[in-house]
Amino acid sequence: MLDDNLTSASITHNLETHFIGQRVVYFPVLTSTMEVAKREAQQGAVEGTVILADEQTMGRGRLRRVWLSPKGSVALSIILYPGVAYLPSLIMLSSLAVVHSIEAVAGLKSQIKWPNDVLVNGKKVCGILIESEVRGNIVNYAIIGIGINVNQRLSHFPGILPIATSLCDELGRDVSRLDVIRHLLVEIERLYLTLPVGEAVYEEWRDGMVTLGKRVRVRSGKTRYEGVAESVARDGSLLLRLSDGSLIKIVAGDVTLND
Ligand code: BT5
Repeated sequence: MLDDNLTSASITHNLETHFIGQRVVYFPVLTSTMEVAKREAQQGAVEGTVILADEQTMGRGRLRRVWLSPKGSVALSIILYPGVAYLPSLIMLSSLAVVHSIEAVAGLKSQIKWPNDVLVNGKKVCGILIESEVRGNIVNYAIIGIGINVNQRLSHFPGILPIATSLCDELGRDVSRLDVIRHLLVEIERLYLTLPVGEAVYEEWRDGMVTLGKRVRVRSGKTRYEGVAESVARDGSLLLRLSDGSLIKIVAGDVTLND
């Protein structure tokens, strides 16, 4: 495996951001970066603080699902204090930043699958989790959690092998995690700072979505739908055209492409 020992200093050194990643708290092993980030945020950590782990023992996805993040993967959480209006944009800009970074560092094209996956060649290479604490109109904090399969071989993880891939599995060689992380932090900040000045993040996220125009099955809570994924709304929800012609809005769920 590529010798890319991560340290706080190797990430912050000359990092071209104003605040995201200017403080990095690194752990060789952690249960979940989300837990530490939450604690840090509740204690008022400086905006842009990054919690990074080489390996998570209890990495988590949505709905308490497990996120496998062994050595070789990237697992980090970023603490932000956005205005409430920007909350729906966090998943959008994070997904775009991952796509841009994978292209820049690994030269691979990736695609966004609603709501929070990034795929390479149809398989999940990255999952994103946004957690926030909001009281009324005040966001106490928001945390962006990003897991990217970089240098782990998925053949060691047969449970997810059919649906998952890693950058090194795709390329047949290792990729510098340091480059991926540094690129990602710069890109997240760049996109975050564009939020007040327009809709570019939403539009690029919507237009790059692999799910759109496809016949899909959607599971949302206990309900299942089938239809054509027509668009994604400004608030991040999926607009699904059912066979009776009606259009429904799905705020959270899992999508399976029908073929
Ligand atoms: C996600 O959830 O995809 C969000 C994953 C977020 C992980 C990051 S890592 C840093 C931070 N700290 C954390 O503890 N979490 C965040 P979801 O859409 O619910 O997908 C979870 C599903 O993806 C699982 O049920 C598996 O099927 C699959 N899965 C688990 N590990 C995977 C992996 N390494 N690669 C691809 N798929 C995986």
